[in-house]
Amino acid sequence: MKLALVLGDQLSTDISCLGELNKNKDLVVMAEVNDEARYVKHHQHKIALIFCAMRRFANALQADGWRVHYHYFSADTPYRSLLDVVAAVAEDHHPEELVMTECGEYRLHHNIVSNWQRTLNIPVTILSDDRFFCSKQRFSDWARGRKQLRMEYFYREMRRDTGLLMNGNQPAGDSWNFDGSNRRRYRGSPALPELPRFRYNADDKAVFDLVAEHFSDHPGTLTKFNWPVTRTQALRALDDFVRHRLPCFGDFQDAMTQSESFMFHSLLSTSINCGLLAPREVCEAAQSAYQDNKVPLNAAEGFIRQILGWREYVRGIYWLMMPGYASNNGLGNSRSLPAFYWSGETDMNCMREAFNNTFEHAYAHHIQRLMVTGNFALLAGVAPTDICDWYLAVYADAYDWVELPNTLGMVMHADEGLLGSKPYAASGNYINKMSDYCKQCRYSVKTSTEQDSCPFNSLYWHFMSRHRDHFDRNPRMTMVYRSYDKMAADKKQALMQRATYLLKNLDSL
Ligand code: FAD
Ligand code: DLZ
Ligand code: SF4
Repeated sequence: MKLALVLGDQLSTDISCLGELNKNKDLVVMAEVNDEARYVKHHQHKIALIFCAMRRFANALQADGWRVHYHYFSADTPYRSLLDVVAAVAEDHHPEELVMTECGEYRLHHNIVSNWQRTLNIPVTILSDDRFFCSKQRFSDWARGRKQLRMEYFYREMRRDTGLLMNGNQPAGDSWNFDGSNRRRYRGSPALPELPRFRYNADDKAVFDLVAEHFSDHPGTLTKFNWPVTRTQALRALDDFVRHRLPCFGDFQDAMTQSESFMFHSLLSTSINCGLLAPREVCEAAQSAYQDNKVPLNAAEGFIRQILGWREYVRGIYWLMMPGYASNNGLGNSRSLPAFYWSGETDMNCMREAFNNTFEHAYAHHIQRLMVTGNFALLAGVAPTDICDWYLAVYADAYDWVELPNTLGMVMHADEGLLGSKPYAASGNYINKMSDYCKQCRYSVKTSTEQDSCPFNSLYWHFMSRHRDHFDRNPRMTMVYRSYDKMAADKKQALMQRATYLLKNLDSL
């Protein structure tokens, strides 16, 4: 007989390892274990989501006739790791082979490849994860010999490969990208749709109790937990998004509004990342809505690009560059993460709004992650490992393979520009343009050097000035340095003074 280990982010009935098993005689193993639940201080929502979804998935497999060995979380069990559980099951059942689908995270992948076969004393077969559009091999073939690995060109290849939004060889609407129309500020209209609410059963509630009891020292609480934990719920979330929010997704993709956590975003990353939804079916749903004239092309294209483009691209970069990628620190940053990233307590209204979302919902939309909390960490020169650990901990959709390139590469520019040709650094002006946050902030976005000036403003120029050697020859930064050079000397001095003061007193902002 064979064993298959199905991980907490592999909850798809068509996952490749199940295809190698015979339902009637082989055994599926699933395990809730300390090592996975504690290798970083995951937000309580993430642990609850994964454990509920794992239990529901195991039940569904059993109802479909599979034999499943399910290891429930226990604080005092000697089985602390996935290997501990698999070894105990192997001792009882004497399987001839362990079959797995490749892991998402390098950490676990490396552990399996280097230890498991020897410890278990049976062959361990690792199959590729064909839920992704682009295999690791396909990505490294694309990357080979290229001077620059730009997402936009990768995305075009993916469009051609999949035929998504293509008319023959040409992109629908004769353009690959409609981002030009996707930068509208939101002024309260159209109204933001209500999100679907999910119902939880007694098994889920047992998980909520378990999380409250054993993970109370992890970020967040479960008060507002509302994530899909079954495939049926995830399909409902997809349908609801396509009907009610996708039509406006493009227009308001970058917009932020006071007290609104979700805007027109999909909230589908948690379901896609743990396997309840396949990226392909999500993209196809958006394409069908466009073909049926229910959503405009800028919305369908903008949304599909996030999944077919960015999601596949960051995974490709991760596996191409790991393990070295994680220790990159191209800008030489070493500052500790300010305490307010964990407490949420700051007078900067934009940051407080992002933290409220983060701690209440284990969610923040992309622009909050990139241009608010990310941008601040970049301007303040936070050590990449500190900020990466934070993003990995606080979001329900966080997995190293997707979080790391987004944080270390896209936000922190710590990979020497591999992911982005210029840093996403911005002053308060950008946040003011895309949101109504500044109106309700104790700081003034209009000034830079006063005591109550928006911290982003002087920190932006300090960042540009201290990294001038790094960016001076970058043609995309010429305008920035031209503006800096045109400033009067006393203005520059005041900016640097204010920024130096802020950097010394970050925790009091
Ligand atoms: P939508 O805005 O509705 O987008 C649709 C889908 O596109 C998402 O569900 C997601 O699957 C995909 N997507 C969008 N942007 C990206 C991106 N940059 N990279 C990969 N996929 C993308 N996403 C994660 O899934 N896990 C993470 O750990 C994660 N960490 C991030 C850290 C930082 C610093 C930044 C800037 C971004 C991070 N992202 C991460 C990407 C993105 O912010 C989230 O995917 C998105 O906010 C999830 O919300 P949503 O489902 O409503 O997305
Ligand atoms: C995120 C997570 C958590 C919190 N717990 C478990 C677990 O107990 N058992 C498990 O199989 N998977 C869990 N996961 C998801 C894993 O961390 C994920 O499968 C690995 O990081 C590999 O991508
Ligand atoms: Fe954020 Fe500055 Fe605007 Fe305040 S003034 S909300 S700190 S950008």
